[in-house]
Amino acid sequence: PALPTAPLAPVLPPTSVGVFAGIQPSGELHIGNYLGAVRRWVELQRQHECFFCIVDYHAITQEYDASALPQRTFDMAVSLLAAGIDPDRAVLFVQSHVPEHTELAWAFTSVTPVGELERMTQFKEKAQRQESVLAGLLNYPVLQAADVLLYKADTVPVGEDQVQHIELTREIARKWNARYGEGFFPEPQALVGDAKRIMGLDGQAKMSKSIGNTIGILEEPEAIWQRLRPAMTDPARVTRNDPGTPEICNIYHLHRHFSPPATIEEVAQKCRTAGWGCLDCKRVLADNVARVFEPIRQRAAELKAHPERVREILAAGAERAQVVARETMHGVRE
Ligand code: AQP
Repeated sequence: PALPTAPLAPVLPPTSVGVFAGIQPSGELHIGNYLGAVRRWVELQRQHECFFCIVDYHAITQEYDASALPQRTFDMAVSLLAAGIDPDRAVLFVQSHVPEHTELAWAFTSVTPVGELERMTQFKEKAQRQESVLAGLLNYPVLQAADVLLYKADTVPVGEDQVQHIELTREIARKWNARYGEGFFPEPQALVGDAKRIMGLDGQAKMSKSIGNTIGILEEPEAIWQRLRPAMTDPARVTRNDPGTPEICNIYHLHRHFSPPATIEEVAQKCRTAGWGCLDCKRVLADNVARVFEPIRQRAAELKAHPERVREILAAGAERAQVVARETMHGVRE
């Protein structure tokens, strides 16, 4: 298919409601993000009005390389477009290009109890990794609530890790409405799919850009193999001849997302009987992951060859998002 171009005219009515989803440009788009969220976004855009946002203001709440952020933001746009986000169907934009996000977040801090923010699981986990905990990390869910409610979205497709934040978004909407006017903001629902928590290659934590336990969706076949080789498997398989339990092995779970049904059966059987070693099993997985993402890799290469197109798409997306954002902020200021 032809490369996407920036849409010439807004295709959405200015007061649209529907879907909002965001992703941080804190690293490369990985298979956890893809299976848990982005794959679903591509489906949703076919039937719903969708706003997809690269949330760069969220990405600066953790340790990050400032000089690399513009490139990472661009790369995330390329990955999303290559994965199937269609600028003719959905609005794709960068959070900091629409300043109403941070403006609404500030207004929301006045209805958000600090105690609620402190009990967020993601805050507690990420705060452990910071020597001096940043206020931005604590306020992350307030900005996320602003992201969603600025577009009065009622559906937020996310992985399991974000469900708690969407519950807080609902609470913020309720508190706002109770104080300033019933029905102003909807109470959005999280939409969680079947791949809600993909584990990282370390087998210990969820797959996360900032932990580096990932497989990027644009990685070359050889790089995918090099990532998978040392990945954690069933610890009972100490030697090649020790049988294993596929259900407790992350590699088996990944096969369930990338391999055909007959292969998944074979993997389970060869694991239980030690017919395959873990490396054999990983080799098959590496080939299947590479095959699934082959068309996306090709499309990304085409997009990277035309960076101006990608920038146009993001600029047009910000313009379209801002039409809705301004209207909401007008109501908020009133
Ligand atoms: N391991 C995962 N399994 C399923 N879904 C996942 N998501 C993230 N990791 C997994 C979902 O991907 C969307 C975008 O995530 P994000 O970039 O907003 O932030 P995150 O959840 O914090 O993702 P990462 O990769 O762990 O980033 P870092 O390390 O920078 O914090 C969300 O819908 C998320 O649920």
